Amino acid sequence: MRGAALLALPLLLLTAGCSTKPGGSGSATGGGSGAGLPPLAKKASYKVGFSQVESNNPWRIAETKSMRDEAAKRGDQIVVTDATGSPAKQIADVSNMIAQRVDMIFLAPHSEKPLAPVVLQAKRAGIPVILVDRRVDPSIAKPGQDYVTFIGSDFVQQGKEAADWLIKESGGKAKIIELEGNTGSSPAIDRKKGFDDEIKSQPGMQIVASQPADFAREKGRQVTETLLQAHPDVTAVYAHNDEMALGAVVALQAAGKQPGKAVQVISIDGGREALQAIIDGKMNFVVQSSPFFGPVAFDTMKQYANGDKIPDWVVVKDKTFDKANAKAEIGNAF
Ligand code: GYE
Repeated sequence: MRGAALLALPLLLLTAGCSTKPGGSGSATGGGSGAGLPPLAKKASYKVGFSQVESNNPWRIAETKSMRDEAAKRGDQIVVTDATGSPAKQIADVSNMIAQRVDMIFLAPHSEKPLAPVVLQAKRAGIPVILVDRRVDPSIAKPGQDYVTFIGSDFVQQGKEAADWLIKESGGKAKIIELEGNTGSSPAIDRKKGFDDEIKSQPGMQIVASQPADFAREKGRQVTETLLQAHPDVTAVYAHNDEMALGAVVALQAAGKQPGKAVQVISIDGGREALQAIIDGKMNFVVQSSPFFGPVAFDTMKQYANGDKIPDWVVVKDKTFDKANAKAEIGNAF
């Protein structure tokens, strides 16, 4: 092992020297190909931090499990914190990880602006950060410069795919309620943009109301219940995640409307309950957003320690689910 590590050293220096970015910080002690990014030493095992935003739904629980399982598989130690949906707590959680001197911080940021400064704080403390599942504001902190990379889905594309399905299935005629995720979070911003821009091209389709329901099921139910009173003629609900869609299904049923039939229900995530709702005919279409970040997150950390050039965005590819494949796919869902 020791021999292999020594042999790898000249290669590492060579890779760092080849960095396309000026001021590459690769050093004899570890990787780090971006300008001024803190290096990460090559070690047999690491102590990493994973700052989770909340744990109130199956998506978040699957993500945390994926990170823990991967750490265990590799013999790395992982410190997991849960910000319980509070940006202030999440900032404190990351500050604690910095004080503990973890080797690497994996951060799933609540929202784009509030969590950006703590990324800079970690950089100043010499601890590299990888963003998983959500971004921070790029005007405050930049990939390849202030943090290593963002690993996650293309949220604009997810919104666009949801709109394209509805355009096709409704024949270009719909009155839509949109349930938004947490205000200021990158999936809420981008899933709205991707969907709304596509719907704008359709003269027969209108988004009659678009409101935040915080990615949460009960809030999704409440917001839908209220919006249905003002807009009883809706024909579709587009929710930025499964949880809010499942809440909308309950509200639609309570209002005597048939979800999946009279009102088409579309969401993003692809959890077991949403796929079951498709099988049961209560939901129609779901764009996947994978929560299984463990393997790709730890692989990226290893590549970074090796001095490999990491792209600014490690794109997670997603599938779509409808009644044609929900049965076959449900076994793989979280
Ligand atoms: O869709 C949702 C979660 O950030 C991609 O946040 C993630 C989203 C996911 O709470 O269910």
